[in-house]
Amino acid sequence: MSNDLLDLARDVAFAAGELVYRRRAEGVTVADHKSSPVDVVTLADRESEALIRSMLADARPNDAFFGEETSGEAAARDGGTSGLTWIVDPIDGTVNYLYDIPHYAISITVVEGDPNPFTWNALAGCVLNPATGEVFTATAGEGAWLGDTAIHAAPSVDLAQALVATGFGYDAEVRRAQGAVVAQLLPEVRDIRRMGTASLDLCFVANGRLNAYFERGLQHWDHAAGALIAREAGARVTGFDGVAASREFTLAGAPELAAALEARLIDLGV
Ligand code: LIP
Repeated sequence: MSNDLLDLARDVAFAAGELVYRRRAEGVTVADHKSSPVDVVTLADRESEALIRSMLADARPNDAFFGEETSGEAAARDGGTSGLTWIVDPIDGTVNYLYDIPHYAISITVVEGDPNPFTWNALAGCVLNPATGEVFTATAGEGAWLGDTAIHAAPSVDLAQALVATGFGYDAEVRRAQGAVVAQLLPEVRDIRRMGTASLDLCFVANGRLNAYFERGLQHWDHAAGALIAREAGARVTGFDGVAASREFTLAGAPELAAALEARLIDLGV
């Protein structure tokens, strides 16, 4: 069943990706602001989620839907009777998308259970960058892929040799604290990357373009698919003390490096 679910996720992601990419070429404007003046949503975000939700409902009407732009709607969250929930970010990396930086993604995951990373069982995930055409996929227990090529996380390296990605929240005071942690970590690692799209950051750990990634404050839809892909590629994906990756903390990397990075980040007050 997971392969059928993945095929559906991939087909829907490509349909949404075509729409999003076309809207980008036509010109993108801010439709609204959310948690702060710099936390924006575009009309394309809303159009993409509406298309994804419609296609999934047509194909699997008894599944629940939990998307970034409609997660507050009880009907979307509770509408399922199948036991499966689709966790969707219609455009991850919205600020990159708004600025026409070609590093944003459609992220679609299907889980057994409710939209709770501490209890769900991720079955299949797809992360598509519409600007590059790169599509990362995984099904539980069957590995991770970039297109038709199996992918694997990089072997562990010492912290000082690690290329580490992170991200920041939209609240100014949260960003101040997050910046202070990065300022202390920067001299201790190979380098830091802040690319603005959590789902792709996790996929880049999955195929070795990054040694590790960490971030606090991610929404379910930001990490759900990328976490499955990174885990299926052999990376350790975790929250603090081995709990599931979540809004509290998400970290991914080869097991030994992940443990060393988590310990250092805790020392630094992440
Ligand atoms: C983004 C994440 C990114 C984070 C940004 C933002 P969005 O998601 O993918 O990792 O650092 O602050 O949360 O808001 O573009 O869907």
